[in-house]
This record gives sequence, structure tokens and C-alpha cells, in this order.
Amino acid sequence: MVVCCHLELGQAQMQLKMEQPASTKTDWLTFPWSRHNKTNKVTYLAAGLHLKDEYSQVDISSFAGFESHPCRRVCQKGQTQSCYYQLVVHNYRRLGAECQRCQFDERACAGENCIYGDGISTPVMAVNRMVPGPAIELCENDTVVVDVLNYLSEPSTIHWHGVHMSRTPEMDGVAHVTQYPVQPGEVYRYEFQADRSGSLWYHSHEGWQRGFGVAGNLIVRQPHQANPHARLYDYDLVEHALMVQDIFYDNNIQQVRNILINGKGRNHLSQLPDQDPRHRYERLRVTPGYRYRMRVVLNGVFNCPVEFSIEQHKLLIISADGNDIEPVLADGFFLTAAERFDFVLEANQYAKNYWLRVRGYEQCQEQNLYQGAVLSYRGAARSELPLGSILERRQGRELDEPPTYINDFRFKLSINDSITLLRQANQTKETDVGTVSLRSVEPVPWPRYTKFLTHYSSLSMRQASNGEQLFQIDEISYNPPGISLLQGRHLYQDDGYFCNRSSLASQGRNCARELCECVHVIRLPAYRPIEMVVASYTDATHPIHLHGLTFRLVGQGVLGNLNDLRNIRQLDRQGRLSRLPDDYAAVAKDTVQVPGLGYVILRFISDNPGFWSYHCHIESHAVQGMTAVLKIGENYQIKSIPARVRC
Ligand SMILES: [Cu+2]
Repeated sequence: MVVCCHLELGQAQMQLKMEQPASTKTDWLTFPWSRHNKTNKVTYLAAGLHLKDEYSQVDISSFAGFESHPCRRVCQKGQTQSCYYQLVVHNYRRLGAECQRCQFDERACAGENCIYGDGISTPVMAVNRMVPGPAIELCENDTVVVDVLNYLSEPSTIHWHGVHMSRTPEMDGVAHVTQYPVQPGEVYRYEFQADRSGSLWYHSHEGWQRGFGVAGNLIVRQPHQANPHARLYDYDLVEHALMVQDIFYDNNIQQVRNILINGKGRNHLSQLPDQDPRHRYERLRVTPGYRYRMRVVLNGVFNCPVEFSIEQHKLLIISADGNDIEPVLADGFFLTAAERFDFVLEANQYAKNYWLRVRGYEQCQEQNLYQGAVLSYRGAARSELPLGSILERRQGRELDEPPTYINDFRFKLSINDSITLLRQANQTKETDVGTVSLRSVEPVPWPRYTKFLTHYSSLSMRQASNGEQLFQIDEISYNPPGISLLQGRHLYQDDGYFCNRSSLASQGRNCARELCECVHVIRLPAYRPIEMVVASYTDATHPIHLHGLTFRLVGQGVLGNLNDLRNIRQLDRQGRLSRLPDDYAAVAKDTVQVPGLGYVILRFISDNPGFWSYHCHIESHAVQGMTAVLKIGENYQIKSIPARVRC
């Protein structure tokens, strides 16, 4: 079988109908999404294709969701499948020309492939005419084959967020790190094994495409016997997987304008009350007496953490970033960009409609943004909305007791504290629980007293001489390389091609004083216990994501001043950073919030040699330099990939 193919559309055996170029103007300009426009080279004309920016000219009618895909099944032990998908990534419009009847009749929207959204017409980037894109449902260890057809007018890649890619490091979907970007008009085949279970997701890893809508759920289930939480719920339905997204209008990526839940929600430009029937909300249907597994991912591009809760209901939280935890009964949780929580909702309240509530903070709070969806009990009026406004707290359970949240955002309140905070649920009177105190159902995969190789890392901001605000890891702003690091690694000398804190120091560069901008690659040995202490020099929080790895979160706190953070290595030697006890089953995650003027401590075994992106998941921060690459292992330990140079 072909491991990786890179076909031009014209050669592909696809039912695609390309029409002649139009002379009509479109509002799709070439935007400087990336600071490094060399990746935005348009080559499709050379390939003899004339792609349309105007999506209506392109016949994509044969592409749809995967509701009846054969891989969507009850998972059985030992029965894995090969699962094929086509994802067409294309320009589209919220409330576009196809929305003839949908504007007046909600039932017509699906048939017209109309994205109604919040009722504001604005350009989006869709997957198979959907925003968010269609959910992919699989069983653990299935082989996934996805052809991505790039109908955008700019290059794209798809990252499979949470998949370890342990056998296929070249399928991780990061341009110029693990692959070359998929040019407009090209098809790119991703082929990998679903090497773990859980609530994962896929999204574009290029520019602002994720913010325009190129993202979807990737749900990997386990056989009943292997699922430690199988007895806690009766149903695990894809329609209860929620993607929460902060959005902008037109192409103004500077300003967050709304938060949508599965692409829907109230229109904040209108003065209509929340319960006005002209708003369109996502509806989750439940039957009284049953327990439902629900999944939430925040596809956030702004600095907009959200608080999630459901009116009159407790949530039994069972999974963080797709990793099973000891269940925590809470009133809700906070999410930062790219984090996920799964919970069990027991439909044990009076059968009516309830608000599912999402409240935005930071940039979203400045705009007073929040959103609702409807938890609709069988027997309640199907088209009616809950009474009252979305965020209103009502009599009964909600006012009787102080609420409990899984909440890392609480650090925001502690910014001026000069003490290290490491709160465990049983050591504090506060009802909120920090992510660091969650417990995995799996013990940590290393014995007590394991000696970890500690890498100290920092997150910071810097003003460039032209006034541009740059973001940094280890005081270096990332420049993408020309040769893809993984594919072309035999074509360059690491020391000449990469930079990192120690290589720059050996050249006499002082990145605390001068601007350092280069191909930032941090080298870590393979098959070793590794610890990363990541300190934030800014008072903003940063959700950092590691590709290719699941780490255990063993420390998280606020130091409160820059001086301490700059000397965090010394502070750590003095024992001033708290870590969980060695035998604590620390929570497993792939994305975590580094508190403002605070730190996190992550541990993992570096058993996945390759080039793995390490970056902030706030899009503007990542694009402006808060990105690096972890090179795990030496070249001989990394899987051989045929070298192909296209730069
Ligand atoms: Cu950030």
C-alpha cells in the first residue's frame, strides 16, 4: 500500500468537476496570515488547474458527512478496520447564496448545506460544506486513510490533534516540519493508525484556517471491556460532541465577535433577548432516566477561555484531552484553546428545556460574549427555548450550594500572590478543582524516584523594531524552515540549520536583549524520562500544546513576578516549585494552560522519535512566533522518510 501520496487533482481518481475560471471579483484576497509568505506560493496554475475562489463554481455536492460511514460502529476487541475519508477544504460563506429557504425555515438548512451560524453573513473555510467539519468516528487501532483536497486559494495541512503518530511521524500535519504544505488544487493523503482512544480533533495547522472553520471532532472509541468508564453512561452519541469556537467576522482576525456551539448560536449584534425564537441554537436531545457521555472541545483562536455548564445539572467529568480520569462531579469546567473535557450528564431533572451555557473570559469578556445551546428533554416542546436568559442563575440547586468547577482560570485571580500555588482538592477549602489535581485512571508509567532530565522553557513577548508584537519560546521567535525538517533531515547539518537557546548563546547572542528569530528546534534524547518546566514571562495565560506526546501534568502554579520566573531554575533547585508526589496518578493531557507569570511542569517518556511541534494554541501567538519544534532522538532513531525537497 502507498504510504503517502501527493497527487495533483487532475490525476486523482476523484469525481471533481472543475469549471473554467471566472472573471468575477471575489472578496477572497490574499492575506498575510503567515508572517512568512514564502509558504504561500501559489502553484496551481502551473499544474494546469484553474481553481475558483468562488465556491459556488465548484461541484462539491458529492462530499458530505460520515453519518453512515462503515467505521462508525460498536467497537469490538480485535476487530479493527481500514477507514477511508475525503475531506474537501474550501472557501464557503456563513449565510451564503445557497441559504435560500434556511433563512426562514430552520428545517431547510441541512438540505441546502447552508451554514446559518449566528445569522451574520461572513466568509468561512469549510470542510465538506460544514463548519465545524464532519465528525470522524473510529475504533482504537483502526487504520485511517484521509484524502484532503485543498480547494482553498492558499496552502493547507491537517493536524490530527492528540494522535501520537507513533509509527507515522510524517502524518502529523505541520507544514515544513513533518510535511510540505498541500498547495491549492492538490490532494494529500494522510494515513495513520488511531494509536489511542479518546476525544481528539482535527484542524488545519496553517495560518488562520482553523479560525475560519477548518476543524472537526475525531472520536476514537474503545471496546466496552477496555473502557474504564463504560458503566457510567448509557449513550455515547456523536450529536453530543460539541465544538465551541470563538469567531471573527469578515477577515478581521483582530477582533473576536462571537462564540458558537457546533457552529450555531445567538446573534450578539441583535438586541433580541436570548430566548427570542429568531436566534438559532444547537439542540441536544436526551430522554429522562438515561446517562449520556458528552464531549466538548474548544477550537479557540483568541485568548478566550470559556466556562461551560448546564442549567440545573451536575456534570460527571471523566476525561481530559481524551485521557480518562477518576470521575469528578462538578457544576462545570473551564477550557482554554484546544483543551477537551468529556462528561456524563444524567437526565434526571424535570422534562423540559435547559440552557447549556458557555461564558467567555479575557478577550471574549471584553466583548461580553457568551453563548447557549439547548438541552432538550424528550417530552418538552421541541422547538421552544428555555425560559430566561442564558447566564441567569435560578432558584433551586444552583443557588443552594457553592458551585464546583474544574478551573485553571482561577490563577488569573492570584496574579499578585508571591507564593507558589499548588492546590489539591483535598487541601483547600475552595470548591474549585485545578487541572493539576485531577487523577488519571492510569498510574504514571515510571517508577518512584525516577530521575528526569529537566528542560526549562519560557514563554514571552517582545516588540520588534518595526513595532510588531512578537511572541517567543525560550526568547526565540520561530521562523519556519524552507526544507521540511523531517523529510529533509539528511540535507542539512542540525547545528547550522537549527537554533535554540544554547546554540545562540554559544554564538554570543543574548536573546534577552536582542531579537532572536530562527528555526527554533529543541533537541531532546529519545527513550528518556523528560521533564519540561514551562514558565510564562507574560501576565497572559498561554495554552501550550505538544504534538506527538501525551504528558503528565505534575505541577502548575503562579510565582507572580518576572524576576522569580527568569530564575526559575535556581528556584527549582531550592525546592520552591511544587510537584505532585511521585506516586500520584497525574492527569494526562496534550494541551495545558500556563498561568500568567506562572509555570507548569510536564513529564513524559520521549519514546516517540521525530519532530514534534510545541506551541501556544492562541492563533496570533503561534503565528507571531510562539512556536518551536522538539526534535526527539537522533536521525538514525527517527523513521526514514523519502526525502523530497519542494521549496
Ligand atoms: Cu499564547
